[in-house]
Amino acid sequence: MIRKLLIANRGEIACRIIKTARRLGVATVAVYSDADAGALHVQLADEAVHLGPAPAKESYLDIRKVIAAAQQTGADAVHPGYGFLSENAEFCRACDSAGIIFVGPPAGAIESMGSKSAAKRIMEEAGVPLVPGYHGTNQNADILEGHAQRIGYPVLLKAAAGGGGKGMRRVDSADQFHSALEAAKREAMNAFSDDLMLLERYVVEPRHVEIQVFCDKQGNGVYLFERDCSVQRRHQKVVEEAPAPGMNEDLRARMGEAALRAAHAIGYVGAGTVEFLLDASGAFYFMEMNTRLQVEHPVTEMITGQDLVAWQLAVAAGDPLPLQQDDLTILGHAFEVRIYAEDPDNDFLPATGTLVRHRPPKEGDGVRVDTGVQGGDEISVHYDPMIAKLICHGRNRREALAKLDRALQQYQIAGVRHNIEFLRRVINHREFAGGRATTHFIEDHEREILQREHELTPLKCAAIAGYLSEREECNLRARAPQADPQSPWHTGDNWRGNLTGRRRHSIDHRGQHAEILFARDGETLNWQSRDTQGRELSGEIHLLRGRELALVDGRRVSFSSVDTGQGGSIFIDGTQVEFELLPPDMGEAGDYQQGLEAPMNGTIVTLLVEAGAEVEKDQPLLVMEAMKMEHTLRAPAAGTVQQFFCAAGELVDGGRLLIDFAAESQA
Ligand code: MV4
Repeated sequence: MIRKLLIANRGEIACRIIKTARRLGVATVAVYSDADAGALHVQLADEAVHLGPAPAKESYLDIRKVIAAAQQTGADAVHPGYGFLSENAEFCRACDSAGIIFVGPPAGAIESMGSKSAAKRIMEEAGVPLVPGYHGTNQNADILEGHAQRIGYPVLLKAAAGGGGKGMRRVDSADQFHSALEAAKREAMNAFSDDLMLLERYVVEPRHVEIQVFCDKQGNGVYLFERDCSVQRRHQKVVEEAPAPGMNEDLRARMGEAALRAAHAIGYVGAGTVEFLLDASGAFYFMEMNTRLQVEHPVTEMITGQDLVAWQLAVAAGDPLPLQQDDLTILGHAFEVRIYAEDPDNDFLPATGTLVRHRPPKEGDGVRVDTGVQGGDEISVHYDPMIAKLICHGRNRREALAKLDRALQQYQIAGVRHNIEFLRRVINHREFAGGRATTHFIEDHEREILQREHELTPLKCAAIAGYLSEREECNLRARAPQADPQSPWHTGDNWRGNLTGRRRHSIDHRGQHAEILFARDGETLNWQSRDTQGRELSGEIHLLRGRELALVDGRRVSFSSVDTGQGGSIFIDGTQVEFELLPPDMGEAGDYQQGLEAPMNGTIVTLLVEAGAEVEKDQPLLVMEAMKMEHTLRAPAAGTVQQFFCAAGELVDGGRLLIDFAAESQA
């Protein structure tokens, strides 16, 4: 029995492990860096030990410091999570030497899987299917080409020391072989200082299907079925699901048994994952084995009803596996998506900054959110920018997918760029929805999935107008207490001063500049703008106070907003609208109404023309006085003065629109 567990990790996986430990009555110790002093995993744990500065090398990756933290707190076991020290054999041995249980496999099993070519030899001997190929040490170019000929083109050159797709090259015919070999060797030498190459038949359009295995110290093993992780972007998993679409009982049993042979061949103990390539004919080939709990383990938990961390703790304590193979069944279907702070419009550059809002959908009824961050947290450059994993379970694939889409729609993140819209386009793509996605899916459909549809739609304009109006009102109310008690702000009635007047704002929405005009009519806001083609847009929005609802042109939609500093982020009807406020004169050149708002707080001196007057470009229209200077507003173009929104003698706020002007071309 483990009484106190130190979690040598951070973020969502640290939080997820703490939750199970707590449920099992195991005390928890968190470790943290300078950057994580206020992090959720530190708040959730019973105790916490500071490791060092933010860089992982000086904190989460410092074996000596982590062991010292365990000794100092009397922890009898360490869970490494994933990443960091989870597949570090030296750390595993350091735990053993200190008499601390390492929640994971023996060091020897970690080492067996360290080298690709060594791992393949072990698997070959254990009868685990490998892609036909050559894993030998003779690297003579002509010998290798002879092997390529025997294997049959297309072939794949892989760096033995590689991983994550680095040092890989597809070769389609013999005449390309020598130049491809040289290039791959050069790349491998640069990346790994080792240019030993493996040669494999190229598996066309494979799926990435991995088997979850579990072994105890008594020598028993079970498989907890498969996960399909085919949807990847540059070797980063994007969506995972269980079971795999198109899987059948026979293939599942053969893959499960092959995975167990792989685990037993290296004396495996604990949770492990055996990755396979699965081709369209149902043939499967060993790729590699991960000797840790994986990021995507929750989909397996959802379909089996098991808590894999609880299993890990049991096995680490020396208990036999909680269940035998025949006790395990698959219930329904589950998906996981990884929600990242990154910018899909800018080559998925990791995003940093303050997570102004983090509001995940409600958990329960098959919706699970694993996260390690809270609103107000900083997403820093020091660690993986994953914000959360969203996992959805349904009775079947279609139901699970529908729940996932709905949950993504409800997810609210503001302050940092994120990939939620990208994920929605992935999961709603017909190929993915139909269960046909292979490892080429994102590459093949990049144009559709990366479409940057940031057009300023009427819904978005309504949202921005609603937000700006609401914010102005809040500001006015907040200012009221400091004001003169005789002030109209204190009357408590519905008088809202300038809000009854027209307002005009210049905004930036994803690089597009636009003008948004609005006026309040009772509780309804009428707004006007233009789309990028110059077409006039207009509509109305009515915010239902106190509740997160709005009426947009009479339609009830969800509404919620957050101030992001330079602008706002609005969640309306499942769409996020981000915008920044621009200084009043930064609207698109040629925008109508430009220059017709009060340049500052002041008094209207005179109106120089009648409403309805046709005027020349630059003709003076109105004089106002501010800071003892007179300012003349002139016609921006030839056109018609439709209306004045002010009168002589009136006090006006800067930014307020004073004249409704129609340029000739628009009149
Ligand atoms: C392959 C392959 C096709 N044929 N091997 C990529 C990373 C490395 N771990 C294995 N990878 C592949 N090996 C043969 N013989 C295609 C891939 C591959 C891939 C595999 C799994 C998930 C995503 C992938 C994306 C591109 C290529």
